[in-house]
Amino acid sequence: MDAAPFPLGAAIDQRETTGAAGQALAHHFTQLTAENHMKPEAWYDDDGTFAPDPQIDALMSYAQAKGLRVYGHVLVWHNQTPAWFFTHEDGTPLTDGAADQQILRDRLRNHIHAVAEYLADGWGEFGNGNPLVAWDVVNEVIDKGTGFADGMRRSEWYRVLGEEFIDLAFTYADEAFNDRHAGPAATGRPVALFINEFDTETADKQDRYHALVSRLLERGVPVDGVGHQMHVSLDVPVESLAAALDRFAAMPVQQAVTEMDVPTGMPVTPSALAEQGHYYEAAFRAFRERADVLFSVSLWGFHDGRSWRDAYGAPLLLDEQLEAKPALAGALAGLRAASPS
Ligand code: 9MR
Repeated sequence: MDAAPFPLGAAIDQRETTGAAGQALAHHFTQLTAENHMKPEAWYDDDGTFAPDPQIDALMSYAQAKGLRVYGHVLVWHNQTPAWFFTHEDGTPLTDGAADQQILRDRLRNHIHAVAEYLADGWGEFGNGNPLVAWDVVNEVIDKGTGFADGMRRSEWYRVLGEEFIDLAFTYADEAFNDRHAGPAATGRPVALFINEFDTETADKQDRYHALVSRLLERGVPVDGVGHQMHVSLDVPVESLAAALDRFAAMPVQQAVTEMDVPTGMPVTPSALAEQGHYYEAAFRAFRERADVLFSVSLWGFHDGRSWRDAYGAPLLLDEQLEAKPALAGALAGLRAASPS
C-alpha cells in the first residue's frame, strides 16, 4: 500500500510473523497491532507474576526486523484483565474507600511501568529504535447504553476509582513511555497515547466520547489521540465514518482508525464482495481526504480466515489464501483517488 498517506496497520498474532503470511503482511502493511497479546492478561502468569507472553517478543522482533511500527493495544481495559487487579489477596473485592483506591492506583502504575521497562529493555528506548509508536491507553470506557447520566461504563476500574482511572492511566503511560524510557535522541513525546472506542460513528456514543475527551483535555490529561474502532457493516453509511473523524477535528488531538472491518453478511456472494469493495473505496477515500488528522488506519485482522467476524462474511482486504479481494482493490482505489477540489 505505497499509496497510503498514513501508516496502514493490521491486528495480528505470531502466526502472521512467519512464512508467506509474514512476507505478505510486510508487503501490504506498515504497522501492526497485537490482536490479543499485549492486553493486560498477556503480561502475567496465573499467580499474578509479571511474565510476558512469548508472543509479545515475536511481534516486537518481527516488527523491528521488518521496519514496521507497533501500535500497542491495550494498557487498560475491562476485558482480558486478571481478576486479582480488583481484589485483596483473600479474594474480597477492592472497595472505593481511600486505602483500596490507592492499592488499585499502585497496581495500575506498576503494570504500565513494567510493560514500558520490558519493551524498552528488549527493543530499545522509545523514540530511539523501538518500533512501538502508540498505545491504546484505555479502551471502551464509555457505557454501551445511555443508562448512566455520565455515560461511563461501570467497569471494575470505574467502580473503585471513578473516572480518575483514565487520567491516571494516561499520566502513568506518559511518564513511563515518554519520559523514563524515552531515548536521549527522542524528540517530543515518542509514544502517542490514545483513547479507543467502538461505535463512535453513532450519535449517542459519539456525543459521550466527545464529552469525555473534552473533559480529559480540560483537566490537562496527556491524551494525544482519539481512536475509532470502526467495526462496521455495509449498511453503515461511509459518511458517518467521515463525520466521526470530523467531529473531533477541532480538538488538539490526532485520530486513528484502530480496528476496521466490514463483513458482507452471509452468504458471501460475488456481488456482496463487489459491494464491499465499493465500501472500502469510499471509506479509504474519506480517510485519504483526512490524512492530516490520521495517525494511522488499522484493519482488525490480516486476512478473512483470521478475523473475529469471519462468520458474518469475509470482513477484511485479503482472503484466507492471502489473495487480494475487491476490498483491497477498493481500498487502493480510494487511496489513489484525487481529492475533490
Ligand atoms: O479480536 C479479539 C478476539 O480475538 C478476542 O477473543 C476478543 C476478546 O475480548 O477481543 C477481540 O478484540 C477486540 C479488541 O481487543 C477491542 N475491540 C473489540 C475487538 C473485537 O472484539
